[in-house]
Amino acid sequence: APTFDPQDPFKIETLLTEEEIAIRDTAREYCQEQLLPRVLEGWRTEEFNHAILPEMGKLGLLGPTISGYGCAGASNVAYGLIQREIERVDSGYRSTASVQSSLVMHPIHEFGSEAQKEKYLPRLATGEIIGAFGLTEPNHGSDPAGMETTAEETDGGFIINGSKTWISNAPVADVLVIWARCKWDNKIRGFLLEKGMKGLSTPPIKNKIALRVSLTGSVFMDSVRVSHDALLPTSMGLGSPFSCLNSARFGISWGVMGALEDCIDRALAYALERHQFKRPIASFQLVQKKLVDAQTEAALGLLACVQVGRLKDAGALSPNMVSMIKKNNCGKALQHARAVLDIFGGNACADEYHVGRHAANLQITNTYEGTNDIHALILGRAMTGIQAFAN
Ligand code: TGC
Ligand code: FAD
Repeated sequence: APTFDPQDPFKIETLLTEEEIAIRDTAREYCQEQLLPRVLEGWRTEEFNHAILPEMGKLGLLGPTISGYGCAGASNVAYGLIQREIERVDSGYRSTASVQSSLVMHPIHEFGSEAQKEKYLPRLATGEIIGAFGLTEPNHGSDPAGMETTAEETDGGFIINGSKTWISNAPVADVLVIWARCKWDNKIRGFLLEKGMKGLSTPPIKNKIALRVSLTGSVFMDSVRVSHDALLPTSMGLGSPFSCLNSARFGISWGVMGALEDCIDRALAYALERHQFKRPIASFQLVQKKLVDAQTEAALGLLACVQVGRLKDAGALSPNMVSMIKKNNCGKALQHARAVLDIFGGNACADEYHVGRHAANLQITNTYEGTNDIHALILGRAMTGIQAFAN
């Protein structure tokens, strides 16, 4: 008789290639054996662990969809599977890795010169250097079109002025992809800034209540002078940073399903173990419903990710598809992580049970890369033909 595995109810495993399964298994083994034992210390101390990106690089987990430059040339589904395994441990580790892959390696690969690609991609792939992506500004988050950071042409290059905030990896970044409005034609383009440049500072934002294992910072640029070869030559207009977001949002859609799956696995194990009223709490209907609702959303969300990944691999992706899975999966992961957190009773308060940490992280995954509501408006525009962002 056909089997039913509640952890993979729709047999997603059968939709994956042998190579994708092998990459997933490599990522899972690394994350469970190497990342999980370090996560509580990282969370408690808020200290960035410099060993982790090089470890991921060694396993080919950074920039895996790029062909050449030391990268694996794997499918987008494989990329998604990696993000799911990393975020099964913690969204912050996934943030560090997905900024490196989707928001730094992708734009250099897509909009960079051959010299830029050769200079940065191999070392970003090994994790020898760290990247950051600066789009958000203190006065422009959901609305990056209003950005105030400027680039002006000068003898031998450009001068960049402005500030960015809430930038993942910024305090430790060796290279920063900075989006700026070019004064000569009012168009937005990307620039590669390097650590140590005069006028550039990247102080950390401390005491976060989520994503504590990843570093976040501000970026201040006070007349930073860069040469002409700092410009990403084929970047042009807001579509360029948005194309990076398509890739990162796709990965986040998979990642949050990994976090939710971890919440479910832990809640199920706890519910079977913990007794009240002389019965395991897993025997109570209200507890079962929470587990089933969460597992159903994880299964549906992952199935959608596989299909969107296949379309992305086939070159048939619309960004609206990514908005739909980003919105839905982040929202559902947050909602159901919070629901299964109830199962832990007072122990929900203890970080050793891990689920409270996931729930805190998921509040932010539901916010960055376009808030849940902004993705609703992107999809509302696709459905009605009317944009509702602004008058
Ligand atoms: P709009 O008029 O819609 O578009 C401007 C130009 O961009 C093109 N475009 C896209 N191109 C590729 N992919 C997409 N997804 C695109 N969306 C739009 C569009 O065709 C147009 O091109 P052109 O040639 O006609 O000029 O622009 P808008 O200003 O009205 O956009 C509105 C809105 C709300 C959709 C957009 O601003 C938006 O998405 N806001 C959210 C901002 C956001 O997501 N920020 C993320 C910052 S990075 C981050 O959070 C990293 S966290 C990472 C981690 O730690 O994991
Ligand atoms: P706002 O845009 O001020 O939004 C506030 C509220 O208003 C939200 O609920 C929003 O949905 C709502 N709202 C806004 N406009 C509308 C509208 N038209 N209609 C209805 N509701 C609306 N950015 C980067 O560039 N690079 C990074 O690496 C990066 N990493 C991050 C890491 C962390 C830990 C965090 C917290 C953020 C990070 N961000 C990064 C920034 C992130 O992308 C922004 O926080 C996000 O885009 C939202 O912008 P905002 O915070 O300015 O909120």
